[in-house]
Amino acid sequence: MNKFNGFTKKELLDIYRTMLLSRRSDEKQLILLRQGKVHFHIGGSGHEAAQVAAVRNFKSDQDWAYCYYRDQAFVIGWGMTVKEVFLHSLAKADDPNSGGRQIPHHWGHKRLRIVTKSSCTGVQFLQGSGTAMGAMKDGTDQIVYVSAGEGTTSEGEFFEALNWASRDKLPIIFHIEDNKYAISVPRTEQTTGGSIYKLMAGFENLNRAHINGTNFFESYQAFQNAVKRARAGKGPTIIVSEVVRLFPHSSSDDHRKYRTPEELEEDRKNDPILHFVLSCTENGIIKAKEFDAVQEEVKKVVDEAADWAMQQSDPDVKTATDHVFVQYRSPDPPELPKSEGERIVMVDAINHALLEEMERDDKIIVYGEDVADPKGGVFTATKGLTRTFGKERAFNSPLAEASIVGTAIGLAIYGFKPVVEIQFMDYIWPAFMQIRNELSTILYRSNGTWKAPVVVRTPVGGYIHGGLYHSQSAEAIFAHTPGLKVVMPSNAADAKGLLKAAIRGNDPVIFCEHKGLYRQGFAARPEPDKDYILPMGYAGVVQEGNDVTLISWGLQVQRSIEAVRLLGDIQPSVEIIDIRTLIPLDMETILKSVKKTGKVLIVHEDNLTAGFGAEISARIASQAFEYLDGPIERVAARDAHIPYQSDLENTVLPTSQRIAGVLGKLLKY
Ligand SMILES: Cc1ncc(C[n+]2csc(CCOP(=O)(O)OP(=O)(O)O)c2C)c(N)n1
Repeated sequence: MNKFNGFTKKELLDIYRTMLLSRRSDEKQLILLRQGKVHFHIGGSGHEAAQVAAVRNFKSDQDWAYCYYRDQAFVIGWGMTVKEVFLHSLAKADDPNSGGRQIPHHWGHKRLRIVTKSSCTGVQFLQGSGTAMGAMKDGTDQIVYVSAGEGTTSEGEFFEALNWASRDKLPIIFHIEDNKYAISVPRTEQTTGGSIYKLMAGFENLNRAHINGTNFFESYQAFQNAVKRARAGKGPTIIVSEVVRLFPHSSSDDHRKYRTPEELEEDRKNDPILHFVLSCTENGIIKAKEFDAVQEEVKKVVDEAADWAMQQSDPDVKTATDHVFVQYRSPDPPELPKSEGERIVMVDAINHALLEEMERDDKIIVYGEDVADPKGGVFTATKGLTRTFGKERAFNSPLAEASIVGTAIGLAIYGFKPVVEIQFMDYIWPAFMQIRNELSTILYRSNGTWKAPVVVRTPVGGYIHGGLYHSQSAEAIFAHTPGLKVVMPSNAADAKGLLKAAIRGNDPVIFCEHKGLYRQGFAARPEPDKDYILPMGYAGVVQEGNDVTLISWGLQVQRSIEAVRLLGDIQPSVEIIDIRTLIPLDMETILKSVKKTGKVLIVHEDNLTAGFGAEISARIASQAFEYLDGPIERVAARDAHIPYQSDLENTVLPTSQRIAGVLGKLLKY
């Protein structure tokens, strides 16, 4: 007999070899763990057949893989060498996955298009969907693999991704490796009805398969069908494979505490490698001694790879803070626009920046809730974009913020430049996992190999009778997250120039637009020309003065100007600095001014405690202490939520009067 289940003997031995390379690597990693050379292990033993069946259906030189920690057999099958696997386990400098930055089994390989994965369960689904959107928009037949355990399907983002992928018939295959447990939680306590497969019945355009993932041949068939379907543009498939978890959840777990000896024995009987060997030998296509020969060879490969990897260099400590940003601050200081047009308000300046940039680069796409024409955004910032560039490039997202940022990450990974809108910063929080643990970490955790330069535009701020949930300014939370640039312009010209800088840059940006500035005359400016870029990290000196330095940003710049006017009789000489961007922060301009005036007032709309004023204050205290002639003062929102009623709102938020009061005291100090 030449073939068994459609595979030649050579292919069958190769399949066996891949599964065994992963199994032996797991075993070797556990030995290294006991020797104190590896600090963490999370094994894929028991999942190999489903993974190798999957991987053999993809084209690793053109498709994309979002793998989770148990996918060791998958990544080996996809093309990662065993040496690379051990460079990763041992956190060596040349580990292509993360150069020692992530804990073991967090796969990511730029050349192989295995997209960097974090430890967060479930974030990969939306990112994979975004990459599938990119492949589809580009007119390719590339497809995306994304995997997770069954427990992870309880995350809301899983359902969001299935909604989007099914709605758009995206070329993506969701592989749920169901080993019956999420750490110690059995699937019966996890999912209504005890089966995620059953739950998937209602998604239109979604194909489903429920397979015995310990059977390589059955698994292969399911992936073959799914891949064919996805490549033909017919839409996504979810494959739920029943697998076994032969080791505890991880090296930090002891599953004997929650699984009976009988159940563990049952899983061992369902070992997929054992099954594969038995079916091939019983059928007579491969002899036991031929498998033995592969075993010997694999043992040698794994031992040698581990020995070799142990000899490789550890990461250089000097690199520990590399790759937080592609570029923290542009070395080019700002220049004035070459020409200026009519006076425009800030929201129109933002709109024009988007239009001009989309005209310049067809990889720029804009989406969010209500952004498409005819509405063009709840504040009209995206008006005309769908009409001009079509629904492919300016479109409505589902009402799901994690979806917006998660897919944007996947699109950026693919090579698009998403400029997405979160309708109000008050509603950015469902996307916070994607922003804080994903967007900001991708460059760092992949050791500079993957990047996701997404621009997230979001209206912020109060004074519009918006109450608790249409008034928030929470820029400090984002500034606290390494890897994000945080911008908050105070006028139309800066907004246009800074948005262009954000779009043309290579780092993720949280672009905060104060909605109280959108249509205000005081924030209107002559429109800078289309080539005007205002590089981030350069503050503006709004007015010069000698007695006190007032540092602010966003709408509070205007409040500060008004406060100085209120002190008219005293005729104070106040230097007002608009930092424009929190990250990167222009400390040079701040320090130069403080050294001249000796007094500092910082004004911001975000609330006081742990606000960004605290950071600026600490830096001034540290870097210019001997120049200070008084305490560093701050005016900010009181540490409360923002109430609706005008008097209440004006009590919580900074007012010109409150700023003037503190300024007056400081001047007399
Ligand atoms: C968002 C998030 N919550 C919790 C955890 C901690 N955690 C890591 S793995 C895991 C269980 C995952 O189970 P499952 O999805 O079934 O995959 P399995 O490990 O069984 O393959 C948990 C709770 C995490 N990493 N991320």
